[in-house]
Amino acid sequence: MGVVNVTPDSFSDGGRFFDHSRAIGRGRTLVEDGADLVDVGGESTRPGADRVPEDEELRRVVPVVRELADAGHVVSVDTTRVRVAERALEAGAQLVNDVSGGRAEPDMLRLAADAGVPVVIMHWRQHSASMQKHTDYDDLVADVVAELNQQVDAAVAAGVALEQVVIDPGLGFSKTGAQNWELLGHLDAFVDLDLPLLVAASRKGFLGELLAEGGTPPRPRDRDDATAAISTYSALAGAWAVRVHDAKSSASAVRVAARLLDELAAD
Ligand code: PMM
Repeated sequence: MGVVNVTPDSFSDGGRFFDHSRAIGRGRTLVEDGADLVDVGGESTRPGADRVPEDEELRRVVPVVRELADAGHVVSVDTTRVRVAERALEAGAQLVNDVSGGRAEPDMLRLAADAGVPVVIMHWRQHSASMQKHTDYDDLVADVVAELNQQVDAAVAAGVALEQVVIDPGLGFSKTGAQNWELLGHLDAFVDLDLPLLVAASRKGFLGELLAEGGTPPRPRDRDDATAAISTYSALAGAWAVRVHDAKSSASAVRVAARLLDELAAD
C-alpha cells in the first residue's frame, strides 16, 4: 500500500504532494514502483495535528481518488469521516482505511457494510491532537488486541463481513517509541487473529529515534531503508500488507520475504 498524503503538514512528506496534480503523479509513481494499492488521505494524523474542516478534506481527497481510480488503480481512502469515505467510494475508492477503526464516527462501519468494501480497523484511542496523552496500558499487547477486537466486533455488528476486515496495530497512535517496538516484536498476537494484518511503520518517529543513535534523527524521507527492513520482517511474520511512502524499496523487500517463505515452506 503506497501513501499519497494530500496535506500541507504530514510529518513524512511535509506538503510535497499537496497540489492535486502532484498527488496524482505520486500515486502513479507508487504503482509503477510496485504498490498494489494507493492510500489517499487529506488530513494529517501526525502527533499534535489539529483537525482539518470536512469540506477541505473533501476538496483535497475526492479529485485525487477519482483520477487514480479512473486510471485503473486500486485506491483506498484514509479518513475517519463518513462523508469523506462516502464521496471517495463514489469517486472509485475500493477500500476504507479508517485510522480510528470506526471510533471517530461509528456510522463509518455501517457505510463500509452497505458499500460491501473492505475496511481497515486500526487500533486508535483519540484524535491526533491528544493521542500521545493516552499511552497507558496494563499489558500493552493484550490491551491493543482486546481494543482492536472490540472494534472488529462493532464492524461485524454493523454488518461488515468478517472477510472484509483488515486489522492494524496503529503504530505511533497512542504509543510511545518503545511501545511501537514491543508491538512489532509481538506481531504474532495480531497474525493469530486470522484477519489480514496491515503494518504501517513507514518513516515514523521511532525509526528516526533508532537511527539517530542519540544524535539528530534523519529526515523522514531518509528512513526508507529502515522502513524496508520492517517491511521484510512484517511480510515474514505473516502481514497482509505494509503501508509505505516509498514503494520501490518495500516492494523489493516483500519479494525477498516471499522468496524466503517459499524456501522455508519447502523444508
Ligand atoms: N498512519 C498514518 C496515516 N494513516 N493508516 C493506517 N492504517 N495505519 C497507520 O499506522 C497510519 C495510517 C500516519 O502517517 P503518514 O503521515 O505517514 O500518513
